[in-house]
Amino acid sequence: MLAGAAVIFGLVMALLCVVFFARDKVKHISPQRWIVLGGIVMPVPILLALLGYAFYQGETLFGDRVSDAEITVVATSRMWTWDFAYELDGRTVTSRDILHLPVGRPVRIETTSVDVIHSFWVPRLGGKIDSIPGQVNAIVLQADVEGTFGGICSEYCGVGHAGMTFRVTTHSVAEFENTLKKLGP
Ligand SMILES: [Cu+2]
Repeated sequence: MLAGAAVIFGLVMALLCVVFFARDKVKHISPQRWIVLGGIVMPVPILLALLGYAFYQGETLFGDRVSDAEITVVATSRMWTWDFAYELDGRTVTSRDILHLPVGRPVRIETTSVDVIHSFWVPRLGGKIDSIPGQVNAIVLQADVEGTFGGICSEYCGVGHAGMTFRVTTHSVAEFENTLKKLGP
């Protein structure tokens, strides 16, 4: 977006310079021509290219397009908590309102809901994904540093919505496995 805006800005400044310093050369161009060429022909291809790129980027955020996530966490929403389920040596362990993630590994979050529509969102790690009853939606997140990140439901779901937050704690890969071992079913 910044690069596209910079290109348009550069072109506009170049035209401005032409008008200021080489006025005689562009005197014969009619105002209508300026509007059509400068206002439509020049920016439209750049805006279309940016639009296409934005669609492409948006699609790659979603789980089905990302195949290299080895770890899957199932995030189940209900009024007004989040349950996270992990596979560990063939059994399932869970944590409530705390999502544990390993650092530096893409993790596929598959989310579904048991009551109404909620939305899973960790603003510092990625986009929102709706959590819908009877449906599984996926998003791939990757944390690059150890720490704690805030997560929140971003779809209004009732009186407890504002408090429907969760915490993401990221661990080194070894520490992540140790943490899962301490969790119960
Ligand atoms: Cu909500």
